[in-house]
Amino acid sequence: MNTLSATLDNGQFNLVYNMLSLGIASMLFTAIFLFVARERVLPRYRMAVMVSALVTAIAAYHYFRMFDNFSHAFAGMEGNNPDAYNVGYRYVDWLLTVPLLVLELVAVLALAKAAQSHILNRLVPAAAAMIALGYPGDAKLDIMGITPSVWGLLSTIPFVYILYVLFVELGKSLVKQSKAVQKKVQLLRLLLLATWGVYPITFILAMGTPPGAPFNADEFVAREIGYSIADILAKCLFGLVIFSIARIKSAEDDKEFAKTEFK
Ligand code: RET
Repeated sequence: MNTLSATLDNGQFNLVYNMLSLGIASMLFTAIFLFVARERVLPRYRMAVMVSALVTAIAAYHYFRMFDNFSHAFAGMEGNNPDAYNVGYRYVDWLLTVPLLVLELVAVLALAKAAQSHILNRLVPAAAAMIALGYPGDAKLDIMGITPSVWGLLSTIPFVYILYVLFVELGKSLVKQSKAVQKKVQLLRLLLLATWGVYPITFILAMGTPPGAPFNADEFVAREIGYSIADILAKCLFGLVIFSIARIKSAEDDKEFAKTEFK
């Protein structure tokens, strides 16, 4: 029997350690940047930028927690204890940030109140269901013998619904926007599809281990790297594109602003 199977080798340890560290840096400094730069858009778009800053700030906190938890679970004085690593931090982070990301998108478009609540009333419960159903699969909880793959499948139902609402329903309100904004929003939706798609793929890479099975280092590393890269793109890059949409719209709405900010 391989006695080292319950741990990571040095290379794997460093990979996850550095990735979580990159996560902290990206989230923390994007949050600070967006917060400081919020005055560079008109007041009506400021909420979208503030929410983007909030998302990355919440994530920065959770990356600090994950980093600390990881360092203790794999290099603690008591030796390695993979069971002490808690994937729940990611899920709590998502539970808070996914609805806020959707709010960011809706806020920057400055849609009519009715259209906003129409979209949010559908997306927020769907996002909560997607995350709640995915958690037992990732945490390898033994609930009524349901396997991780079945949890993943259940979670995919609200996921597909979210994509449908974002692409089809939101698409309808896009026609009212200018060409430049439409182009940026297309980019944003592509970014959303490409990055949100990484989460279920990562889940699949790590779902081979059933509840109670011995620790699988390769799956653990794939999961942490996959989720971290997806998080950095889905929160930081997404937030920065939201900021740039807010600036384009500010310049379109107010010629004085356009003159001072864009020359
Ligand atoms: C899970 C479980 C397996 C099936 C699916 C999932 C989707 C997760 C997603 C998470 C998105 C998180 C974001 C966080 C950024 O702040 C839960 C992994 C479909 C799409 C965007």
